[in-house]
Amino acid sequence: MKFLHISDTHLGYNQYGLLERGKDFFDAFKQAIDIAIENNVDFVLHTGDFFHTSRPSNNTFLEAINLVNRLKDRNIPIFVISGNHDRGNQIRDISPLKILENLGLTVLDGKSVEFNGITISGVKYISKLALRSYPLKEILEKLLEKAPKTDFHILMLHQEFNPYFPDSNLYIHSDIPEGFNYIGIGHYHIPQEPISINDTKVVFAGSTEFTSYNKNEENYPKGVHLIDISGKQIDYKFIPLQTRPFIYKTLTDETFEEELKNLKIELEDKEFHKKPVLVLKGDFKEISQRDIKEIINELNLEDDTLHIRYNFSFDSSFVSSEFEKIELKDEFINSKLKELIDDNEMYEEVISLISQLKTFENIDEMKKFLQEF
Ligand SMILES: [Mn+2]
Repeated sequence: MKFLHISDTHLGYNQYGLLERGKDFFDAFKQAIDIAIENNVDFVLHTGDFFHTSRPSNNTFLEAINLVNRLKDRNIPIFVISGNHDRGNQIRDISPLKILENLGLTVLDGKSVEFNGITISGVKYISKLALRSYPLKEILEKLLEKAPKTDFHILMLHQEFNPYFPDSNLYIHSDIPEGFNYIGIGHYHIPQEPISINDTKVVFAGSTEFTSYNKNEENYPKGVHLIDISGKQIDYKFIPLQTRPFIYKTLTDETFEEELKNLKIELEDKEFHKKPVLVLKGDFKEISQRDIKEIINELNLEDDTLHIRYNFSFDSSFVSSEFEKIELKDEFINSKLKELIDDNEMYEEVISLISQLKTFENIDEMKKFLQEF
């Protein structure tokens, strides 16, 4: 029996407020579905954040339904759990995934099913706060008790595990009881080599596209995991996806002009299947964002890229005290926001949104951007 494990597709995420980026996320999902069909898998596992929000747009639903239907036409079911992005508020509303249940998708939020002689169980994302009153281990022990007894048991989770989330108190070795043969985990966006604990395989699947910037992510391709459990051992293969290229460059005070000129040559020389997103980084002491933008405009770098993202920090000590006050105010606002927004990914998004809002010249421009965001 073969299955494809995918995760964190974040459908409906128009990153940087760009519809093109929204299409990229669907493209990646489509590739995953093609791989499932080509490899004749028996089913697909999706470990959460199927949608980017718990309120996907009609358009997002329609496109998702069309893709899920391609699997349904071939009798390939999808087993999925809700992630932190799409679990919905359980009091006011249900997970949007429930709407896809009639299309061959099964939501396993706290449930187990038997499928072709194996057991598949899942637990939706549980917040840190909720885990304080209901430890994960207890939840999983109860799930194990009630689950159909078969020779192979798959568990799906969408949680923050240490060491990938260094602040987390969850550990795969101590917080998951014995009794599962394959543990698929979503939430961490960088795919990992499988971990073996006795005979259990643990796979941190990673996302199918790039979401918020993580410096550890620069050198990892996005992909899906093909698992064959027909033999005595679990066969594992990582299949990379062809996602939009991201180019990362670190600039310096002294040589930023030259670096940008070289970058221009590199961008013109290379053939890309899609226009790349350029991520510029740097800690500057002597120059300002304006200096860099001037060169970027001169070189017309915008023409060679889909989007340019600035991850800069500037030393405020060389500018006037007035400017310094603004920098301090920023730091204060950021720390307050951090307290307010528990989810790190969401926090990064809000910070990036604020920094983008600062670049607008007038309120109409800003309103237009927010509508598309
Ligand atoms: Mn995610």
